[in-house]
Amino acid sequence: MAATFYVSTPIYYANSEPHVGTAYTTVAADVLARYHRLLGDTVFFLTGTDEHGQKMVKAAKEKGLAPKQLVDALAPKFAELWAHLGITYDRFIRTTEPAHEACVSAFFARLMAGGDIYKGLYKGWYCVPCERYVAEAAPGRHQPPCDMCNRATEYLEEENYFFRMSKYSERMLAYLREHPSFVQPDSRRNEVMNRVEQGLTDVSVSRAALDWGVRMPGDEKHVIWVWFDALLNYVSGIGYAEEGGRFAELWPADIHLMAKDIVWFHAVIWPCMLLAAGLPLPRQVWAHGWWNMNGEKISKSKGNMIYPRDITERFGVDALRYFLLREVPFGGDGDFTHAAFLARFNNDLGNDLGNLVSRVLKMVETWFGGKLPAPSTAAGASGPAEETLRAAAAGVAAPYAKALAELRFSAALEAVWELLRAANTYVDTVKPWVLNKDPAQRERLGTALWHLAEAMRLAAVWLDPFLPFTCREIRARLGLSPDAPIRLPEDAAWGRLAPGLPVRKGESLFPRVEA
Ligand code: ME8
Repeated sequence: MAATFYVSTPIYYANSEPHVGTAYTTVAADVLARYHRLLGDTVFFLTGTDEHGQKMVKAAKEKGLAPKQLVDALAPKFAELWAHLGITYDRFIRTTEPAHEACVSAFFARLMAGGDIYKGLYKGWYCVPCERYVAEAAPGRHQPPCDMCNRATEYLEEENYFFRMSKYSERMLAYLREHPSFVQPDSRRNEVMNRVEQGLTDVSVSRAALDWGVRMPGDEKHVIWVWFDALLNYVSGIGYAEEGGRFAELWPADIHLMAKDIVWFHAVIWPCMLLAAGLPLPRQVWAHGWWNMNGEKISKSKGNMIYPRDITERFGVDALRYFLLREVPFGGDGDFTHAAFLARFNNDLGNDLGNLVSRVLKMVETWFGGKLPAPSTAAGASGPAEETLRAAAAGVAAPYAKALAELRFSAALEAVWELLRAANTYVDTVKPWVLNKDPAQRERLGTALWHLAEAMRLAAVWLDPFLPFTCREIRARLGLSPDAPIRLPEDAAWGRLAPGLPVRKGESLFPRVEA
């Protein structure tokens, strides 16, 4: 049944260029968005950039720029890369947009009016890279490292405004208990539950010593804490409290995607802010793992970035999209290595998919003049081998849908690969090159090639959310209109490929790369 589907990525800090880590979440969100469009859902996919806070001020200073100049230079880098990677977001939000700032200010005022904001003294440590108060560390101790990222903190002693999050401890805990799928995967849910069971503390939500952010309503000396500001993008981005906004239609969000490092902000602080405002909570917060290099998280602060364009220039966009979602089960960590990438590229994409397409289409091109033959209904033209292939095709739908419902992207791809493997086995079993030598087998040969082409059409339906450029190309080579809208489940039904289509082999989809 058609529904609305609202998916978000984190809004990335606009202090340096996007890398494979940020591309990971964005590609995952894109696959979900594309998949839900195939299902006929009304999809809203939100991404953007987080542009306030001390971290931006610091990065701008280092470059000799004003914070606004820095973010104005970097936000487009994200949008450009997402266009290059085929990311079909519906809205790119920047937290320096006036509409977002107005939303933050109004939301803050609402919590103040509800008695959930009070003035206090913050004495303790602040981690600039994480933009968070390290309240857990005892104040006055000799500079503790951040308990999240392990980097150096700064001592702060200032008058701040606090959000009375402690008030929501019980409700938050009850919510987590009653909604087992609210935080996923379970390992993250357990961590969050354990912490919430110990009770929530109030959180400082303003900074007096900073002037790069949204001014606090009622006390202009303060700017609102950047995380409070950033989290609100999920509602400001759909026009919360705006004339003509889509908030009523789209909220609550279906999935907030992110990596595990920022799950606390999304699974606890954000829900408490929403509880305080009397708004429904998002349906799911899904925290995936980290891409590492030599066991260390890939991050701008470590300077061990891998830039997507360095990969896509050599291997193509779809190869990167595929690798990111195939190599490591979503939720776990993985090491980004050239060897692993090359193996996936040459074996999965090159052999299993690319060669299959080339082989089959070449046979149609050379033996049938590029005109797709019809499957014969004559006795003996279709037998157990065809039945096995058709069964493999019919077997994709259930595991694929279940896997994507659970964000097991790798398992969804594996379900399609079962079909590709079956098609490759089919080629080896029926040996079209042998059939081609015997004129009496012409109908059988035509039947075999039509079966293979139909299996490829189906693979290109299922793979469309993952490999949009390749699937478009496969459709074009099959003589289909590459941009005709696809619908699930209708287009996944066996037998829709019309005989007689003009087929062409084209260039190799994934030409082999040696080391
Ligand atoms: O945290 N592996 O922004 P950010 C996997 N502005 N994912 C990674 C990754 C890696 N090595 N590195 C980055 C912020 N990511 C805040 C968010 S939201 C209201 C505010 C991805 O630029 C992953 O999604 O540090 C992670 O959560 C996000 O980038 C952090 O991006």
